Amino acid sequence: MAKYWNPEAECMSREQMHSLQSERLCSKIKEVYDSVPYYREKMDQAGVKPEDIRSVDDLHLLPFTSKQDLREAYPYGLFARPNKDIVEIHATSGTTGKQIVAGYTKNDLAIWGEVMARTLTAAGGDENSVVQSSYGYGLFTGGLGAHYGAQTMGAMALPTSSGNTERQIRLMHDMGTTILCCTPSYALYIGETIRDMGLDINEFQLEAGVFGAEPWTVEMQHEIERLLNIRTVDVYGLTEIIGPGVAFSCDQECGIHINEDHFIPEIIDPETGEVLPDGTLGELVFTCVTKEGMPMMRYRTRDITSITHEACACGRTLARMKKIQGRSDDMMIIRGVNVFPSQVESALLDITDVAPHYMLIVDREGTRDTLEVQVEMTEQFFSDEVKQLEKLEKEIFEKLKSALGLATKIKLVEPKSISRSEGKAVRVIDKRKK
Ligand code: DLL
Repeated sequence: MAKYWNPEAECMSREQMHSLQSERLCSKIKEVYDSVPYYREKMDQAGVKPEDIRSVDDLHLLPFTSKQDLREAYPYGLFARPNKDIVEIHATSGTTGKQIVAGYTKNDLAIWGEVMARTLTAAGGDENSVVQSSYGYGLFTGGLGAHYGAQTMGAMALPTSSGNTERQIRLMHDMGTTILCCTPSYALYIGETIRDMGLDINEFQLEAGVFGAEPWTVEMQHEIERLLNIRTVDVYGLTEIIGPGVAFSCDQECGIHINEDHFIPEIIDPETGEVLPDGTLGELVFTCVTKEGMPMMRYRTRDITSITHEACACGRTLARMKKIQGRSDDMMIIRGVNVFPSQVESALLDITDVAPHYMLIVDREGTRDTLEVQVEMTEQFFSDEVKQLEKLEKEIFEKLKSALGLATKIKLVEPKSISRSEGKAVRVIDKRKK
């Protein structure tokens, strides 16, 4: 079993990476300036010419691209290749406003397969693996991303897509799935359903999980590892950049390696746009230097994290980012206090008698914002003993108060009463936005 899929790319020296990125960046910027009028106009407005970009150190001179740009240029305005070269389209779910679409050339699909093969190899995969892709197939990038990675690695792809959980589990058992790919919340649901079906996880061949597409805390990661008796890799990505495989975690649990020979990361101050130094929390920005179909220039992801360029004990030299704390749009402001759902999740999972299922309800009483935290009790704890329930409620209240600096309303709910997710979980209902 190989430790790396592509040791040359994953373990090169920082100097080599700098010159590779610089070379790729300079030629990509020239190419998009010539082929994408939208970018040319933006660069002209900012007073930057392709010749001004002489190395990756000049990246900050380029203008940002945002979701809004993608919406304005919908559907083909940011494509850098004619439609005859585009072989596949993906799109975001587009719950608000226009969808965001991304186009891939044949070579882009090869890059995607490559970065996902790196991810699956980090999970312990090889050509003997059976990779079950339980992310949704279709316009969403999850299903096909894991699929292409498995096939690039030479493994067997099992394209179950999401949903029909009991059938998934039977196939997982009968086909001898070794790596499961899905959202962390679906992994939790699958684990719970295995238990409910009276099956023993140790009778499965499952060794690892490649989970992502939504924020999940370290505490949740450990919970899922225990439940399914596997090791897990956190896979990060977004449709605009390529889908899953932009970054992946290793066995050192010390961050998520960015495939920066393809996607150059920066962290910026979301208010001022200023580039922030390593270790500082801010908004993640990516520039694609190898993509052909829709190479994004300084794309603002809205995801909040920090990065480091220090080498990792796993041997990879690829820059690492911390687990995503959340999207800037997910941040709730409650009575002036900034709260990310991930802060609630890590506090809750530290408490023994609650299950890893919760829902946050934000509302307003008069002029006062309220945050209700609904949390499921474990089956073992579930009892009508009022005294015990009150004690648990108080414990959660205190824990959250110290984690968030905010008094919340705790509502303990019965096991299985919070709806389960087969894709990206919805954990916040903000009634103020009605
Ligand atoms: O969620 C791509 C993907 C599929 C990633 C499968 C991993 C696995 P979008 O639907 O465009 O693409 O959503 C992208 O999801 O900006 C983050 O806010 C969030 N996200 C993705 N991966 C992670 C992760 C796919 N590992 C948005 N941790 C991103 C936290 C994640 N958030």
